[in-house]
Amino acid sequence: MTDETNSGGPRSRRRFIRDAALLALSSSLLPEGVIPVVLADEDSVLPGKDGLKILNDRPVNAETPAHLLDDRVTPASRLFVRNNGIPPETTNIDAGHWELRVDGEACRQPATFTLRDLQSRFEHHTLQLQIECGGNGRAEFNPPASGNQWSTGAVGCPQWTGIRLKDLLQACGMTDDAVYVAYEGADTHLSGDPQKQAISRGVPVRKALEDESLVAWAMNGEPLPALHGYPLRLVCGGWPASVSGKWLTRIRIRDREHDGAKMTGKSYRVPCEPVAPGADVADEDMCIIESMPVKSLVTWPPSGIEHAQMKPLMVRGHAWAGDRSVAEVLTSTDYGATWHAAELEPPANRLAWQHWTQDVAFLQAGYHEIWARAIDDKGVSQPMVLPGWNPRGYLNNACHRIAVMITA
Ligand SMILES: Nc1nc2c(c(=O)[nH]1)N[C@H]1C(S)=C(S)[C@@H](COP(=O)(O)O)O[C@H]1N2
Ligand SMILES: [Mo]
Repeated sequence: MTDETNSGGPRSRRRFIRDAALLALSSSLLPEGVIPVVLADEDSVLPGKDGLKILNDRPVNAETPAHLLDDRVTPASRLFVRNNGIPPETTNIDAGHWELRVDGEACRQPATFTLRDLQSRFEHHTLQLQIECGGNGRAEFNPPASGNQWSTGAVGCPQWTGIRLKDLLQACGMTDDAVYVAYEGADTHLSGDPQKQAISRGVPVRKALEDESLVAWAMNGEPLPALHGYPLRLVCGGWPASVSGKWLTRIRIRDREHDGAKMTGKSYRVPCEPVAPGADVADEDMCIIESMPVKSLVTWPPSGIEHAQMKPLMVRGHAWAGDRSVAEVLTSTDYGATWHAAELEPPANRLAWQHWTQDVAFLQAGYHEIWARAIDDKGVSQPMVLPGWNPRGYLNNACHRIAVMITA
């Protein structure tokens, strides 16, 4: 660091923090391959979304900076957007007449329901459900993985209202050979080819039949926003959010593993057995991702803030663990040398994220980081650094870290 920086010269505060972070990196305080969080830069934002960072504009993909995920229930303005194709035009539709077809090899009584039918025939349920893109955290992969370079913001936990998928499946009858429940949506493939689908994924019957798997028309008490699947979508919390089909038009009860767009090849799959970074993996050695792994975020304070030496600092965030619950959240202010248990709340319901808080204080002025680490109810912990490299860059559940600049 230069004297100019130390004396608070013309350089911005941000630059100062960045230099301090680089120093930490060069003096090997951080594990190899880990870039100080403060070095990540913010660029453009998406209108109608509160400070989300656009990763791609065709199709639209945008993620939420960690401190904007501080709400207990994620508002529409702060929910990440992940589109694989071109969303349907829904501005002037009559939502009540939106049609959902239920059929497939293992469906006894195929039927078509309007949204109004679904709303009048089945019991309504409201649940807070966490959705996280399978590729959240991809930006850290080395060798890099192609695709949206999500950092930590492709996750959210809004409240959803709809009917249970299982009630709908039972009304249509499932044969004994039902294996998978798949979706189709009204969005179109980027190529414009009407024969091709942007994405059509599914879940095994056991996940589809869980009480929390919903066919939803509302988010946080409002009709679904256009970008999030208006007027109807699936929400299967805890699994890669790619199974939660938007602009839902068809549910197929399949007698085999679904083979729709982005179900096969290397999509949403990881090597069945761990591989060395950069390895070439044959398609037949890739396994479908099911439950997402345990993970947590520090949502307050925002990374890079200044805080006074010795003064208590309230740190908080959320933690989640796919189909499991979170048993413990720990924080570290010394790069993982020591960890301290945070206060952890139970989830609002199964498959909702859990809030945690902790007071920390720093004895020494200068650049510091706060790390958070969650442990699930089976004792499985988040790793501190990128876990198993995989060709498409899924399932990075490494600990989240934020920077704080402590002033004397
Ligand atoms: N029809 C349809 N459903 C979809 C997608 C899509 O592109 N089309 N993207 C999926 C993926 S990959 C993710 S991560 C989530 C994102 O949901 P969100 O945009 O509401 O946050 O929607 C899933 N459902
Ligand atoms: Mo995704």
